[in-house]
Amino acid sequence: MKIKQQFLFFTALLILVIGCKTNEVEPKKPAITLRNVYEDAFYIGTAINKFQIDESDSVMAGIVGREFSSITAENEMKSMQIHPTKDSFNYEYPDKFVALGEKYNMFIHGHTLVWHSQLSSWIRSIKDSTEMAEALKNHIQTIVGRYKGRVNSWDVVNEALNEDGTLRQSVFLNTMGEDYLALAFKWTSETDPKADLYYNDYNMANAEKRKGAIKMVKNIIDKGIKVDGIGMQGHWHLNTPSLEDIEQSILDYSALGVKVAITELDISVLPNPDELVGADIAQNFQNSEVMNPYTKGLPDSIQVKLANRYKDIFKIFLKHKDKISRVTFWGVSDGQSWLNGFPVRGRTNYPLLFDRQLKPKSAYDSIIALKLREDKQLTK
Ligand code: 9MR
Repeated sequence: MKIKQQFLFFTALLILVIGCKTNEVEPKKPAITLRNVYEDAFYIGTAINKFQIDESDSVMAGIVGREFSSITAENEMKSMQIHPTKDSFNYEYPDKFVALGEKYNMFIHGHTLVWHSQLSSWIRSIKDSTEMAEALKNHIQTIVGRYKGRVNSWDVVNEALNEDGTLRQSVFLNTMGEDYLALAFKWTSETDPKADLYYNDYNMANAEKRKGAIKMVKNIIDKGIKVDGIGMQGHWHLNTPSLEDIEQSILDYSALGVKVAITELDISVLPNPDELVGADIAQNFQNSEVMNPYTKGLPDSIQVKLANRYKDIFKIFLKHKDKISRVTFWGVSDGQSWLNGFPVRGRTNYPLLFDRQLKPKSAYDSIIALKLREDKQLTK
């Protein structure tokens, strides 16, 4: 009898335990999105335009909110837009942009404070060094001050170098001399000491330009002024720059003791006139059938090449994830890319991860699969 009672007791206990187990709510696995899959590596960002800031299209808005952990305003914080005349600031879209980033709990990047291009004409026309210093200081203090504690990092100076690594003859250099560089970083860090401050440029994998960038940033740091990172704009092509140059640049920049961000990633699949390496929008070439071969869609062979190129590049990023703070694509979908208009107007390019119908491309799948594969190997 005693044995029977014991048996019943243990059977009941077993049923209870099993019952509890099956009633337990399984922890929900995070969805497979770029943002989630790369969460432990670096921020995955995108540049967004007015239309995306407004969330006018729900499919696009869903992609931005789900897939990316960081945003950059493609144009709305550039001097011409945000500070069009000496006494007027235009905050409508910058405010909406920052609010959007907060809504999705994103890392918000400000682009850009000091840039010779898209510069308001009132600043461009300044000839005197004191007047220029006052204008720049006020520009920086007002904008960085407005978003203090909300914009997490800034491109303080953008594209100050020539391709041979010398300083660009910009209106800032011509009025204030080299000092404008260190001063811009100083004013920004004084205004928001917690924001990360970047120097950002294109063609940064090039050995000559790299040397110039390192020298320039080192000069600023040696003055005791804070530079947190170097932004390598990734306006790249199917075959250039080489993977070796990309990797070496990440290593060389981070050897300065700063973070490296890949800030404007897109890979053009179209013929590249004159083997251009940069993103200087002043350059433009004649359109033709040869220059614009994929107007009816991207052939599978090129789709595969693009996916492999992204995979190879992301392999390097993952290998050096301890040095990389953020990888930001210069847009979400092919239809929105500036590369449909540069360096030849009116082309059909395919540089991003989502196609013109907002469907993820093989390039998207390839970088997701790469990370999942690496995660799996680590847990083995
Ligand atoms: O993608 C941007 C495009 O919509 C603008 O017309 C252009 C000029 O403001 O700037 C493009 O973005 C540039 C970025 O601000 C700085 N690096 C080069 C980018 C491509 O030209």
